[in-house]
Amino acid sequence: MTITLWGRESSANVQKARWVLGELGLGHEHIPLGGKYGGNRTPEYLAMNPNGLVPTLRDGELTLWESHAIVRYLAATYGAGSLWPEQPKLRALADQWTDWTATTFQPAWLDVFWTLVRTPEAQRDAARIASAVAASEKCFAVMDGQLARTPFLAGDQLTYADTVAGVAMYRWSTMPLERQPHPNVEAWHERLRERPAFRAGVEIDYAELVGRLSF
Ligand SMILES: N[C@@H](CCC(=O)N[C@@H](CS)C(=O)NCC(=O)O)C(=O)O
Repeated sequence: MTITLWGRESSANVQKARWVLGELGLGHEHIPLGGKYGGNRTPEYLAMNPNGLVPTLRDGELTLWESHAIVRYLAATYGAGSLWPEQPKLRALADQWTDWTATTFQPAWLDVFWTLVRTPEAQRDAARIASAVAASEKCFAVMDGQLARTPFLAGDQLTYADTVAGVAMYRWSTMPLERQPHPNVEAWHERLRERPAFRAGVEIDYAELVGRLSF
């Protein structure tokens, strides 16, 4: 079975899949696409992913889009007992954090990234940035409370929930802004940084995205 992943390495949503593929040691072909590479509006690509967005994953007969669906699929298929907790209660907690990331945390931190980093300096709106930072800080406080009790979001082990939330950390910690201290989040970030697959998949320079609203 051959796994193929399409998507530019500078995309946070692609980074989730790349980190999980690396974490599980899954050999695959990576095809950079979208952004500066283009290729995401061709009929062939739209037939796989009608949104024209990245990432898209193919594993044998299965073609899949939506980064969280991809991460859950890889964890369920290849990461039982590690990234995929086998106990339903632990998996429910991983889903809780994964869905919260999709609906609450990622929209907040990506809003900071778009208003502060991707918006050209002359067009930046300080009030909008401040409000996005405040919304993100609330999320970090929620995570900090959990990470005071457990080393990872869903308990004692790294799960897919840490991967979808954890891709935020490289950008959050390097964006030019004043951050409130969240010691348990910072300790968790250090634990993620110990993992080679995190460093290889997530710590990707984003210079090509600075001041660029076009993709
Ligand atoms: N909800 C989707 C969002 C996908 C998405 O917005 N992808 C962005 C990159 S992060 C994209 O494809 N942008 C167009 C491009 O890169 O050309 C997911 O989680 O996979």
